[in-house]
Amino acid sequence: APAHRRRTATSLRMTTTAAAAAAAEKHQPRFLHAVYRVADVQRSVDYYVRALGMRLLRERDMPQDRFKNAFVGYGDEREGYFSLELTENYGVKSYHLGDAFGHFGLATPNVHELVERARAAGAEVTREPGPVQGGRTVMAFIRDPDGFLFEILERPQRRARDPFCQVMLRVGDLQRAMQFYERALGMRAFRTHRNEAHHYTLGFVGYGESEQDGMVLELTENDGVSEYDHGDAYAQVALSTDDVYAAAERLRNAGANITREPGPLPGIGTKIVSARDPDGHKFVLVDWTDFLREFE
Ligand code: GSH
Repeated sequence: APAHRRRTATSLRMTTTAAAAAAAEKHQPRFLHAVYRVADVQRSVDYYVRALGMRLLRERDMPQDRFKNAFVGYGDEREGYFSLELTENYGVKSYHLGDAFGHFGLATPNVHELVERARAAGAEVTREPGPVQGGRTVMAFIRDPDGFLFEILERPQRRARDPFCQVMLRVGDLQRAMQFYERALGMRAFRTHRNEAHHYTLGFVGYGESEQDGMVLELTENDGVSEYDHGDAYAQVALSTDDVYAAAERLRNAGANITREPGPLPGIGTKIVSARDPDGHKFVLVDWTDFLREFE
């Protein structure tokens, strides 16, 4: 969108202290939370607290709408910590996971330690700690009670405070996906990584200055696979924006499929816009000021 490009061009030219201060005040888009459905919110919260050391951040029960929600994570969402929004629909005992969503990545200085703690709390370790196939990073996989995977990654030098470091999504065409996240959602492409022996390529996109600064999307392209099954368990990632209307314009210009026009949600008034990427992964952009108001 032209308005956005003007802002970018201006910020690149800023040199004075005042301008720098103004730029620092400007809203920085960030990853807010991932939304998915689980059979039993209480069971999931207990698991994430005991096995993965998360905290219960907030919860609500909406009996009229027959669902309940809980948010878990490692710190205050208003201070930039990522969270998981778990949804339990009354009476729905299981969901279909599909394979379009991959996993959540958690960074830790010591994978063995975290995995042993999780195991002691009853976690299912589906891949024991050790170097990733074809690489050196020590990693492991843990599966939660609904089948969602958490990749535990050894990152001793990581700068960010939040252990949450990745949401992995599989895509049919990595280049198309990375361009989409840059153009439609203003992310930065950090790097790609080809694993020839295992026939896949990864691409990392996000909002910080570098991948070390916070959450990224890890986009995985498997050779010869152009489509994935989205299932009905994983729903979306929520991102913040300072203007849902400008964001919608930009999404539209980048060819996104807008699934909900920008505007306030009935009842709570929070302005959002939602869209799907070229692979069908859903995103919702949430007005940052409205989001903060939900905590009052
Ligand atoms: N075919 C894999 C998929 O779609 O999940 C490609 C992605 C992949 O293999 N990622 C690495 C992995 O899961 C982590 S970057 N490795 C498993 C292991 O090392 O055991």
